[in-house]
Amino acid sequence: MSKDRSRDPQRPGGKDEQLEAYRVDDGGQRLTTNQGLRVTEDEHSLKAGERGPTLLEDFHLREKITHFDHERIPERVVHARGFGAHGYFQVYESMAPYTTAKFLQDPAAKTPVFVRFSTVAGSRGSADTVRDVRGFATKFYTEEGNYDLVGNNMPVFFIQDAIKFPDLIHAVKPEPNNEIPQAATAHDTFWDFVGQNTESAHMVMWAMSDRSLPRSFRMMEGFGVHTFRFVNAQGEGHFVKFHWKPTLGVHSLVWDETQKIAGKDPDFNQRDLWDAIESGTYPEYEFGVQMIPEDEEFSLGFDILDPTKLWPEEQVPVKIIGKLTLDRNTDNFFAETEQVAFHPGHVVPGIDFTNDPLLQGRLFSYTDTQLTRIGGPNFHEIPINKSVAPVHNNQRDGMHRMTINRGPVSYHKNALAGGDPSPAPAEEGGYAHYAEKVEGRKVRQRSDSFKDHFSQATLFWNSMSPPEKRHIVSAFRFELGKVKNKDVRQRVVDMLGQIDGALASQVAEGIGALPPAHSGGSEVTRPAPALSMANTMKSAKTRKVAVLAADGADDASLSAHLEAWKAAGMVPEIVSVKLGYLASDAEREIEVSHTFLTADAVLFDAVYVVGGRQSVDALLAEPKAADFVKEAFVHYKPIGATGEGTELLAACGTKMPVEGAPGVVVEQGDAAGDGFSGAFIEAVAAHRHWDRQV
Ligand code: HDE
Repeated sequence: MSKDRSRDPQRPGGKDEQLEAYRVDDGGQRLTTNQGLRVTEDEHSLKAGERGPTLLEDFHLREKITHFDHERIPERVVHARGFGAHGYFQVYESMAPYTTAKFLQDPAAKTPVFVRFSTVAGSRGSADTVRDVRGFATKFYTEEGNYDLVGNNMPVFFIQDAIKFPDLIHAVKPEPNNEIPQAATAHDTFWDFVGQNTESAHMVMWAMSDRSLPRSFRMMEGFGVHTFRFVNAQGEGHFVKFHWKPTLGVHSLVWDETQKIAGKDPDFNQRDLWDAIESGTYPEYEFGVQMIPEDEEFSLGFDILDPTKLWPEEQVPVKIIGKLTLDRNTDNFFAETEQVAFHPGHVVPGIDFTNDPLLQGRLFSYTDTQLTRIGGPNFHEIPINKSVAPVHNNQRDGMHRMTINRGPVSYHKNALAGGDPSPAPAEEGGYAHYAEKVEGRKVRQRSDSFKDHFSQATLFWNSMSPPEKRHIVSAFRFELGKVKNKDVRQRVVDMLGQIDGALASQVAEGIGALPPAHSGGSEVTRPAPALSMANTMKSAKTRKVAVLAADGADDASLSAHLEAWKAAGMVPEIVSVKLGYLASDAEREIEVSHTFLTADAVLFDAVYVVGGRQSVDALLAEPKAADFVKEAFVHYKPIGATGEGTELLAACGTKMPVEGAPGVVVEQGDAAGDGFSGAFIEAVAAHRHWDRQV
């Protein structure tokens, strides 16, 4: 159960107080029907005789089963699998020069938020660690109404116009004749779509990079993707791109690991977020904006309305303006995470749209989809969606209406109710649309300025570190290797040729295709370092370390290192041959968290093998212990060993030269010394040691 932080007076008021009215605890209560009738019995249906037929009269049975029959609602057509948490947002400095948005004015004010992270393609029950884009949707409960920033963990998108979205999603989802494959782009229809729609080239590079395998929701960036508008009190506009930057940096898993985790712990990312919040290490993301004054719309050399383009941070710096903290898990997954309804069209004064043709179509889709998913037009009344700003209008009735509107008047304009509710002028917080001048012929066309599909894909490729490039090539080889149609494979290779000839040739070689007919652009684009995860923040904080130990483990080492690592924010957990307690060589009882059956190296960030003769002998006798180390090794994870613990590294075999490899920290002698602890923390902070030969 989530800790009851909702009553914490430090938490921002409005939303939590509002939710409190709906929370129900059953402790000490009697069981009732939905009509409040107390029930004497809940295990036997009403029958004519003990062995006789069940009676239709049994209202309790009927109600219980009917409700159960309707417990599910349709899953989201995209982003079906998601995980939500509550928190708050605080701005660092007033953004008044750029926007009137009230929640971006006062650094002392905390705005409550609800965030839902998601995968895109898989069904609700699919695994967390599939190769996919991640959704990062934030609902700010502001005093001026709800503001939803419905973004992804990649800054660009597959298509330029919303009219192509159903086609993209039909191509990416399981193929309709056999509903295969689940939660994967590695099939013919997706790559056929890409080959036929080269505007996807840039996004496909992101999707094949490690960005689509996040280690944690806490370690991925978020992007608003589209160009939005800030509008200040003088009515002046700035084009703006939104960013979330995790304070722990951006880190990923490796492909082989993600596939194993999908079996060992399909809820890996969800569990990680839940556990972090429960343990009080609250995930944090800084909020950043890139801004361009209205009159510099054409200054970047590409069209800023094109959602397949990012604004290189080296060209337009990201100004960090605030921080999001997630500090409370949900009380009820369905009521909160499943029923939350986001919409990029939920804006507040000071934030406006642009003519990005992808954004424009989204503005229609999100309310429309809730009508089916949540079953009617009153989803805004569901507690998680309800605005903290009061709602007054003449909309009435519909499925599941909660509000009891009084009086005979439900129209505007009226005299009978004194003209209320009355529209608010802008000075009183009424939303004033940015008065953009628009002129043009009615055409089904795209501007020529959207025709460059490759230069930023090349920029992305050129900005990758060597290991990132290797991973991208492998990802393409894997995905296209699963494609059965050879023409589709070849077409994608030819498309990659337009991004970079070497990339295309390497991919072609792995999938039995021909090198690309033409190759384009690599020399023209200088790298943009901010795109590479190699340049991200490095920290050992919240990293999980598997401590392999058994009875007789070296007490001095355990005491010294585990304390130092906890102080550095790491999370060491004992993995042993059996559950319960182990006795250290100083006869201290130490609780075991996992066994070699319940845990696996893929579920940890690092491994440490502690010394102690008896302990290490027990580990050497358990084949899964050496396998654990080997698995961590091939996934480039930090490995530490002290005293006799180093023998387990040697037991990995000569084909796996663990000792002496990068990121492997050992100490044979004074095992409890500070030197080892610190060196291991550094190795953990580096996350992965790509220069290791595996
Ligand atoms: Fe979405 N998208 N989308 N999308 N999207 C939905 O809305 C849609 C797009 C994003 O956690 C749906 O309530 C269209 C871009 C997130 O509940 C649906 C187009 C971006 C979420 C929908 C796009 C997103 C959704 C499905 C092209 C990144 C999950 C259920 C014009 C900026 C929100 C729902 C949550 C969900 C439509 C493109 C992000 C069908 C038509 C670009 C994070 O309305």
